[in-house]
Amino acid sequence: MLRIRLIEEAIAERYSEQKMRCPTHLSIGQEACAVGISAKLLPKDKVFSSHRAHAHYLAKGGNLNRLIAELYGKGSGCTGGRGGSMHLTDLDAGFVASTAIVANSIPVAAGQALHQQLRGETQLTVSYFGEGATEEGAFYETANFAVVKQLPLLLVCENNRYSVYSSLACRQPKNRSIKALAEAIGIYSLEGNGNDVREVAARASQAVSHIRAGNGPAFIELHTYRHREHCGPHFDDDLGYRPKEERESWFKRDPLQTVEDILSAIPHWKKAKASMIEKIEKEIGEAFDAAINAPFPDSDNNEVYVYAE
Ligand SMILES: Cc1ncc(C[n+]2csc(CCOP(=O)(O)OP(=O)(O)O)c2C)c(N)n1
Ligand SMILES: [Mg+2]
Repeated sequence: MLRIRLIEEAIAERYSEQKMRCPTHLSIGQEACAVGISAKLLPKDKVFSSHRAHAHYLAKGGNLNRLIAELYGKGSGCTGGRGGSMHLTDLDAGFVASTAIVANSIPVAAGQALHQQLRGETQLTVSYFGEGATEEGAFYETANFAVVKQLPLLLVCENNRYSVYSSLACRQPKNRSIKALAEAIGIYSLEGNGNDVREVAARASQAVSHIRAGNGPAFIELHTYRHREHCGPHFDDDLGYRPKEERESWFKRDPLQTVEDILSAIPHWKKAKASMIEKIEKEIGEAFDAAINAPFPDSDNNEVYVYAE
């Protein structure tokens, strides 16, 4: 979580240099979701994500150099520099795709799970999305199809309460439970505190055991909160769309702080943390240098990576 946080803070810091020319949605504040879920996945498991994908990619074992190069549009990026932040793909990491259209990678993930099932393979597929995606037809159709076909599919909804500037209160009926909604479709459904990595890992463990035992799909709703603006590196709390008390109460429950409160009791914790930060910052500096110095993709093969063969 610390590594993901530092990487995204570095992206935020350098974004205004205008060399990363893709819209960028940061997961700062939501790291425990990606890390807790990934802790229960195997390298062969497949992952799909949405516009807010960096944490999912890194937690699945994605390559930092290839991520940063992708943000800079360079040929050494994980999508060959053609995709940018919202279109990551890296089959070496089992990270199949992320896409910018809300909910549209959910049915594609079900297709991947169906493929695994038809081939008798044992891995599972994860689809991460925000709670806004549960307002799209694609979510319901996929959930229904996945139950009927008993697909090895894990649907992970990161409920950060907002879709851009719109709160849940103006988008969904009061007191609706998204977990209960998924349950009503017939999916084995769980929910938990998405800011507590131990709780996320515990829910992930239940869901993954259910799927691996051949019992069909699972759904997890994780309650969490983004720290920065919807898209971009800044804080936008001056706009006033998120109540101050709400913000403060979630910021107090920062997922990194929650873990640090426990870890700080361990002898030499401070020293261990400082050495982790030093190591991570070195790695980040090298990734940025490599990305900045890498060539742009060769314009002679623009269509490569764009259309499937
Ligand atoms: C089908 C579609 N509608 C609208 C948009 C514009 N849009 C991009 S991200 C976003 C918010 C999605 O909210 P949520 O799914 O909760 O994810 P979060 O940004 O909170 O992580 C919207 C409306 C889009 N990309 N696709
Ligand atoms: Mg949201």
